[in-house]
Amino acid sequence: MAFELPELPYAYDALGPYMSAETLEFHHDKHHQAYVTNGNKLLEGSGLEGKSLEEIVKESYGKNAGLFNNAGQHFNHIHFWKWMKPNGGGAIPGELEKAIIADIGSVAKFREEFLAAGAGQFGSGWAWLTLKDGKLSVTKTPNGENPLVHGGTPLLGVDVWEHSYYIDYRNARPKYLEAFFDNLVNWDYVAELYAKAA
Ligand code: MN3
Repeated sequence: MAFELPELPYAYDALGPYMSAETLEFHHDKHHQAYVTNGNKLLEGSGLEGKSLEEIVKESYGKNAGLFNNAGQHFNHIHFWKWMKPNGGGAIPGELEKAIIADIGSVAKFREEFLAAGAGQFGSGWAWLTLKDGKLSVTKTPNGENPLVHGGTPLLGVDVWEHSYYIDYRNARPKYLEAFFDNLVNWDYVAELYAKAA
């Protein structure tokens, strides 16, 4: 199964002023495209052709670094585009909100932990809301890694590679994280993933 670049689920200028068209043009058309192109080259002859993307991510982890980095980032970005929407943020759907309160303490504490994980990830990587063994938690991973390779299910992830925010926020990663959480997150999609995984 060859990797394919999905179209953005909204217009390039739809996430302004929180994420600009210029950021999305570079991030989607150049960075994500490069993971797809390089991933397809590295998939050839890897023995993992014909597997699903999730299987490729899990099975290449720790064994085929080049393929893993590109397949992991392909997986992460497919979801990242869907984890955002115009006029996002706001209230978290009921069942998911209940689970966040039960497992993390409160929505405010979840927000605080999520922003801290994103700001505290040294260098490139991701911060996550992860479901593992029936419990929600906030985690972070370096580079293209994600919760799949640690036995969890990623329900929400934010890209903290500089290419995700430098055009709009320069070095102010915490401001980008606040804008992401408060104004961009598509909670309906997060709730959909939670309902599937829980
Ligand atoms: Mn990225």
